[in-house]
Amino acid sequence: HNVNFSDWPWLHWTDRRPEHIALAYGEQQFTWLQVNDRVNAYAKQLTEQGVRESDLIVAVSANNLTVLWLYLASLRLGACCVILDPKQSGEQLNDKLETLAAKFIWLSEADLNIFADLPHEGAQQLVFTYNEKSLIAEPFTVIVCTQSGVEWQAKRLASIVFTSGSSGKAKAVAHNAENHLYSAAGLLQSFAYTAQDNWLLSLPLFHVSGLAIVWRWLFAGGQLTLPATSNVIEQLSTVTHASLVPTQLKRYLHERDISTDQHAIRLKRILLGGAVIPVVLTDKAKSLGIDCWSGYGMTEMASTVTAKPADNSAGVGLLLAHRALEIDGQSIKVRGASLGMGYYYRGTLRSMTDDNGWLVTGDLGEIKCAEALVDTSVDKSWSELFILGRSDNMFISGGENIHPEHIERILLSHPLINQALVFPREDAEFGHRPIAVIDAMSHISVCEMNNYLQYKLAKFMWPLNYYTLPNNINVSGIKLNRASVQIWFASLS
Ligand code: 4YB
Repeated sequence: HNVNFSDWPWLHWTDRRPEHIALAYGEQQFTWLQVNDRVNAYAKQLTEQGVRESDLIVAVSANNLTVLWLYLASLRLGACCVILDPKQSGEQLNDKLETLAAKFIWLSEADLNIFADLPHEGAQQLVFTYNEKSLIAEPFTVIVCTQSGVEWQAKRLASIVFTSGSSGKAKAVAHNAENHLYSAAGLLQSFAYTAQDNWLLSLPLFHVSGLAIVWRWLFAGGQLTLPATSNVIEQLSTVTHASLVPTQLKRYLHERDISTDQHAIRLKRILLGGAVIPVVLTDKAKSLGIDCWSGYGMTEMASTVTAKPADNSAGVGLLLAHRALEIDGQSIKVRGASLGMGYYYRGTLRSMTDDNGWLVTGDLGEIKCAEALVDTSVDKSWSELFILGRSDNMFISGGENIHPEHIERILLSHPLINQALVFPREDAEFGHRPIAVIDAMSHISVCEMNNYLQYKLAKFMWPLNYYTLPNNINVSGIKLNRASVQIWFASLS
């Protein structure tokens, strides 16, 4: 299939495979015909509440069925639904509401109380009077939405996603449908996902990694499974596909180790990304028969830019179709058909690129042969991209460059360490020396760690000390927030 849909993707699939299961949520299943039905019904409700073409709707919500309908129904109306993390602080949320200046806001039932008295600049609050259960029993007729729908246009605004950004205010990245479809097309050229497969919505819709799952589903006409409980890990065995950050995979493998019920496991292919991916982790997943892929991407590019089936090299593979990548010094620059429309600010778009159309990612990397790095059991004679780390995380110790991510990768390969962040500490002799903040399953002494690092890391990179990550640290988003942990750490001394 190609990216040139002539109609709404869900209508496209309704025409071709109306009775195929498209969506599953707990016991509920929806065919493409029923998906189309729901989208139209929700669009009608939005219209009744005043939503029009080009309007912006904010939904403060974790993943659930209603927010998915709301997202699709907004598209159907030529409006755009922006999903925001309900776990962020009121201050962070206010910043985002200010950037968006949305006309409508929707709060999921579970989050209503928390944000009931948030100032949202007079945005009108949306409600749904509708009961999913009663709809199930209805005869499935396709409501042709003549008055309230707009025509499918691939270049119309289709999403706004905030990037966490290591410093400063979060930026709102705008994409159109075509950007998302090209992103999906490029990945799915090699990462197989068919109509029989179901992809778990294992990451939040307010992050590009979750949104990308929805667009791959729409692109491929596959099946999407919405987690029915908040325990995503529990449901991984029930689907064929998932996108995971490395810590999720680590938890899943741990739980699968101790689980007695290994029979009905369907999970066959996973896409990893978002942060440093330890090779020991992918090795273990592969040994269980999971086709494990390592990817590298970012919000601006609508997710994955490079990917490969995980192997014994720590690289992130090769460029996917419809993207371009250049390394300038060590600075990684990207562009292509999945690059977003711009940074959104109250109705206007600001360019994300330099004068030549490149997005400067802030990541440092190299393209090199993996051979020299690892054992020779796998013949790897091709070159691939290696991420060294973010340029703004790098520091200098005794004249040597230290990429915290490099140390973190080694720390994460330790069986007892779940999370690790490395920071510079001022040092009279060296300028700076590394310390680590970790989440470990049990206490590990500096001495034990030094033993572990002996043949893995040059001595100047050994952390001087290990601090326990507090569990009340900012948990919003899909990864540990480096800035929040650094602020917490600075407050200690
Ligand atoms: C990395 C990195 C890597 C990103 N090594 N640093 O669909 C997917 O591609 C997907 C699947 C599973 C999990 C996540 C994803 C993503 O989309 C991740 C996209 C993302 O993290 N976007 S972001 O804007 O929040 O952060 C981008 C930054 O994350 C990059 O600029 C890198 O610094 C870092 N990163 N993949 C090391 N494999």
